[in-house]
Amino acid sequence: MKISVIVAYHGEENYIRDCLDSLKQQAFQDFEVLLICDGCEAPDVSAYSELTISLLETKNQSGVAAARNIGIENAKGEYLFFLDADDYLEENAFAKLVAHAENSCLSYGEIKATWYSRKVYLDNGEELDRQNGTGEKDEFDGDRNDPYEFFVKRAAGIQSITILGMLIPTTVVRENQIRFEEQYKYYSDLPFLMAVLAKVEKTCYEAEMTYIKRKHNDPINLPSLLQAKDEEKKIFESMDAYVAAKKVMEKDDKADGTHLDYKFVRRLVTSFAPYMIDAKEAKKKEVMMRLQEALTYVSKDIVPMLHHHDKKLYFYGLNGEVDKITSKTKNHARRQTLFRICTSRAKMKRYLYEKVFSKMKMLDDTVIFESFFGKSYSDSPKYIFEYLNEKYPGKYKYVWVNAGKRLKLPYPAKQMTRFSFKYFYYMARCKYIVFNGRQPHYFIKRKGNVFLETWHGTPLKKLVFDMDDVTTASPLYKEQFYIQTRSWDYLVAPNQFSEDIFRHAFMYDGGMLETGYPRNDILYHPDKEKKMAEIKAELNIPAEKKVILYAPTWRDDEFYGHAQYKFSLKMDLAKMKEELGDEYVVLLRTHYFIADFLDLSEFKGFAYNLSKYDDIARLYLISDILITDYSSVFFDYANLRRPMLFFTYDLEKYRSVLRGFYMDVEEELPGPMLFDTEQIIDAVKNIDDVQNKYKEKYDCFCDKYCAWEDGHASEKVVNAVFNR
Ligand code: C2G
Repeated sequence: MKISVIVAYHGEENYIRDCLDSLKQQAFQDFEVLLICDGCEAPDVSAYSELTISLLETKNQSGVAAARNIGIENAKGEYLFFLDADDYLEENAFAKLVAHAENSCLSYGEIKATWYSRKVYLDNGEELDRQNGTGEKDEFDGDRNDPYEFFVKRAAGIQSITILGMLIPTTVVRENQIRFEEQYKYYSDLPFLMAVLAKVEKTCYEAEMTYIKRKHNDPINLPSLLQAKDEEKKIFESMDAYVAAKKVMEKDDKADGTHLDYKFVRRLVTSFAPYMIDAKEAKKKEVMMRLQEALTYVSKDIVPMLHHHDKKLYFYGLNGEVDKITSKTKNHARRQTLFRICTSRAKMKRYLYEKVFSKMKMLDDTVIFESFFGKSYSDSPKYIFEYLNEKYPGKYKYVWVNAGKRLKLPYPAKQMTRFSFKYFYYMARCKYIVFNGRQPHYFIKRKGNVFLETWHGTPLKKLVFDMDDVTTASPLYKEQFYIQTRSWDYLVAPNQFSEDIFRHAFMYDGGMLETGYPRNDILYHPDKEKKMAEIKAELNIPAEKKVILYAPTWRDDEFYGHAQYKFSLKMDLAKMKEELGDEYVVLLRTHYFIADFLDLSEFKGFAYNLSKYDDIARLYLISDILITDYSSVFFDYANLRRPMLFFTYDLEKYRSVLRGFYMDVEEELPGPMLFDTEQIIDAVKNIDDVQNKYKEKYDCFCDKYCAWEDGHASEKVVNAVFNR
């Protein structure tokens, strides 16, 4: 047996399949897998019968160090390879490493970090990481063939020094009785690696081997070890691990300790010193004592490499001057804050928001509204605003957030641009907040604030905590979302289906308003016909023409930058015009994230681009047919009981790679899924047949998704929130 793959398993159910799949697909197959369960149920490995897997276990949750030691004791391979249960390997990883392995040679390769699962990563994960700015910034220009440079200097900090991704000769570990220190929870790799490096005769770097380290995108439910909030233990352990590693290195002539020393002093600056500022006296003393001892292992040779501030802290630490460490750290932080707010307007605004505006008296009669990040006067905030004005004239003052362009409002209100000084001022002072999206993650919920979150659609595509991979947005999405939803007092649910999903997808346990959507009140307006004629006239749409509204959603993987998505029209408008132009006009309405504005001038009189029109509900009202894809628009449009077609040309990619759906679309959609322009034209020409065919499904659909809508949602929401 060539390799023993040691996998410590701590219940990473969501990840282990990727890990084992990547082993199953190794080009080099002469290995065994030792899967050591650490105080958890063993995973089901029945799908991996071609792998030699030994399931072992630690004595009740002894930790990763103990689990790996059990692996070492039981290994039959000539080489040990440590693989984490949440990570995976590229297909040729073992083949590449084995090619270098000779007796007593340690071979190692690249470690790349990603936010994505194996499938997404192999498809286009590197590209996604690059586009999202979440990929590794490999600024390391050191010598990869020097293991101390590669493993230590290259690591982001001492916490990132790892024994993953290398073939270690088993004899080196066994003969020298090298084991992981089981008292360590977080830092056992460091002394182990140094002990191994001290004993191996040769090391060899292989550029084409890649170990893929999966970053956890859900630190709320699935924190990785290093994400665990356990600062005190991490501090003491890192000092002990550093000292243990240095003791080993002192006996090894070829060991180069300078990189580790440098990292340790950085750790003092970034972690030990800030911790000591707020620590209790006794704890502070204890940290100081241990630190002072640890710092005696730091070579004086690195002093010239240190920045001025770091150097000072290092000497204070050596002398045990704890008060000097804390006061210097505080002053340094103050100076940095001052520098930040003087050199960045954004930071200055945030500082004022947190330290000044949020301390001012709350404006108890003022409501701040935001719809689609200020891009439009629309959606449920619009209808709540109008209801409040009609029903309670003069009772409240209003503020609307815009995206740089003034909104046309039918009642008086102050307006300000999102993220302007004024925006922060009113965000801090208004008592009532009515948003249909998320507020900034650093929003401060004040005592007395009432936060009404209307959200913006029944979920078809998976949301937040129900998504495995977050292929869009910030990798901190789940964590930030969790923080944001903690501030919400009320969340509007359009139907029971959404309510249930919001609870788990948002991990939301606050107030829920089972009212239906205020934005859909207009669809039940008693004077619908009159309103329709008005809107058609406003948009210069000939009264006699029937209207097709095409309102697709956005695609997570097609973007220019943050909230700037691409859209290309897959519908052949020339053909549509030729076949349907006598009877119909087409309104194109792209999603508010779409940055491309399509030029439809050659289809004048037939196709209208209404992507910038404020309120899509008014477009629903004048449309005879809706065409959409995976957008939540169809749940709202269904209130009109008019025919719907689904132009799902990229169904498989959308469903299996980008999002995943909450419903069985083949079963439940109240209209046909169409894949090209011919099918659309055919369906439009036979729209009565389509309607008859889907009547039953449509009725079921409305029972499930539209049952709470009756045209009075604004009233119900206002009664619950403002008339408490
Ligand atoms: N919308 C629009 N025009 C479109 C698409 C959407 O005006 N072409 C508006 C609709 O009000 C829709 C809302 O934006 O209900 C949300 O759009 P979705 O396409 O469903 O996508 P998303 O913004 O990702 O929201 O729970 C719902 C989800 O969060 C989806």
